[in-house]
Amino acid sequence: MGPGQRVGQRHRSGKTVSKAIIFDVDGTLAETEETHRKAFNHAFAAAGLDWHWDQALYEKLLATTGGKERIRFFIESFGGNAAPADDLDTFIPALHASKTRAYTEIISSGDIELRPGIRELIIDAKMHGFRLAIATTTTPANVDALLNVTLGGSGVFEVICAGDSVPDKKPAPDVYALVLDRLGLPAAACVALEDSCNGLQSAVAAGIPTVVTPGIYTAGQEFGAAALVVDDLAALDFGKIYGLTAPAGQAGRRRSR
Ligand code: XBP
Ligand code: MG
Repeated sequence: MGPGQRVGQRHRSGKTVSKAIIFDVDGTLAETEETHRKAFNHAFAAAGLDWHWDQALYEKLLATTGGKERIRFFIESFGGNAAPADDLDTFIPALHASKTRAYTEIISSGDIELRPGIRELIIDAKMHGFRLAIATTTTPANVDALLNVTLGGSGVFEVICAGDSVPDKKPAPDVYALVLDRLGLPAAACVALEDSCNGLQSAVAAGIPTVVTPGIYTAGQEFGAAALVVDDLAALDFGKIYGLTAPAGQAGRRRSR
């Protein structure tokens, strides 16, 4: 079976061929980290904190995935003074919730575009019968806001796993493993799309061949484990993505749902 044929057809092995593309969100679907940075700074100002994350600092802080985890990392490693050391478990989620409100407000204003080639890939993939899913660290409300303004909603994605849906965030494989479970697919029948080293490690640790499109904050990172590294998806022929999935009948056993 090749790119010319639709997935979902019955293979001569008798098995229905099912394949999927699993999308990361921040830096992959769209260049959103600058908006996240602005939203963090907005929340700090609203809380009366004299913290400010400029681009250079934010690039360092992005080594920690998850906004709550990133605030805690900042407090512990960069001397986030004024944080109530004895009450961080309340302080951080409240500050992060304020950040999420600021982020969804900015994104919902519509001043964001999908990265080049993303929309075309979604159309191509659906045309070839691929199933689509999302594996992201960001908060579910952020995913909804982005998909609403860029794709008119989340309808094209069969499975969306985000934020605290798993205890261990990227680079741990958990969120990708959860998506595979929800799809009921083996890793070899899927391709992941990522922008960062943490994301790449997470997808590869889950056994998924991964295409990396480095973003404005991740261009210099290590992508040696990637199946493909491309500037953006606009130049990537769908056949290349198709070719990364295991041939029909060889993807191995489905994961039990
Ligand atoms: C990237 C992240 C997220 C965002 C901030 O997510 O690490 O934490 O930077 O979002 P992705 P939250 O896996 O999509 O690349 O503040 O909601 O965590
Ligand atoms: Mg990302």
